[in-house]
Amino acid sequence: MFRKAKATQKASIPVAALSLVLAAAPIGARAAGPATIALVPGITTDPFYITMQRGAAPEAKKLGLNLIWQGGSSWSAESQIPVLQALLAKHPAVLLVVPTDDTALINPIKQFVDAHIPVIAVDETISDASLLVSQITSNNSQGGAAAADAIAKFAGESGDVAVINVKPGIPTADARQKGFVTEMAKYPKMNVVAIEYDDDSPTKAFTEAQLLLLKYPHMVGIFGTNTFSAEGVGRAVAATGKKGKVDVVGFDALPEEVQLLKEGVITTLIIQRPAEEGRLAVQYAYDILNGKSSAVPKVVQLDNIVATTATANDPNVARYFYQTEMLH
Ligand code: T6T
Repeated sequence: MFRKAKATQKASIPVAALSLVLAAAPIGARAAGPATIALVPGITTDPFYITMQRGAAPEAKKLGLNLIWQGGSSWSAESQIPVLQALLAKHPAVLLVVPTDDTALINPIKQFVDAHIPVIAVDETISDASLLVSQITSNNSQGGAAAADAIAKFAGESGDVAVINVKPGIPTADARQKGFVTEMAKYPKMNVVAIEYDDDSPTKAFTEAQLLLLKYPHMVGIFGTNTFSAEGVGRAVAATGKKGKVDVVGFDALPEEVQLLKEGVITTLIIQRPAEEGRLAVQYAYDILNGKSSAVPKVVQLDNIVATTATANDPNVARYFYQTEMLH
């Protein structure tokens, strides 16, 4: 497991920006001093969010903002909502949040909006986007389609395929699954024979993939829709001796996924840019605090990076692999 940590960046703020911050501050909302913003990830131990923090922290320091990084210890509304409630009492100037449930997090986020604290959603979102100044994520649907095309190419556009996803109702992973299934329909000799869910557990993904490989002898590829799904699928294909016979395509770039990619078990990774998502979120928070909310895009979808076994050692690709240590 990755260690949980809380990072608060201390930095002076230029007087001009300070006056702008104070001018932008709602009445009675905040004492003078460097503005403090909060970034709440989906879970603190996931390298995707640790890499997001590695993009956010330097940007906050550069812009003279204090950054609080706090999150739940599991991917759930039950774990995340108490963190948000404790943060609300600290009245951050802006909230940057990865909502772990697109419905349950509406009211907790609305409490920040009602307290005149602007909210930016990162990675995930909520079903009431009117509460959000901005939504920053990846092009998840396009990434799912790219995964389908990669498996179709591997398999000569023929055979059975499956998806191992996290759990229904996660907007990012659902969009990847939908993009995959929609693209796969373009290949008449390929069949999506199963969609399973692993609750974000590589061990459960491993077991499910093993069962699929036994049940479907004509299986030619499995898509893992996020870090731990792809890791579990890759380990199952390797353990059953199916490397090179059954393709594995995954989202993200955990160290474990990258190792499987270099070994050729995973042939393609659809890599997101969490560091850029974190950097952009901090930049937009700064813009909001300086009266430039109109310059902040309502929706940002970043393109994905596609890595293959052949390009896994290219520095221009490796720079996007996820990290496991936060910046302080
Ligand atoms: O794939 C990412 C993220 O985009 C998704 O919302 C949840 O899972 C990850 O954090 C990877 O574990």
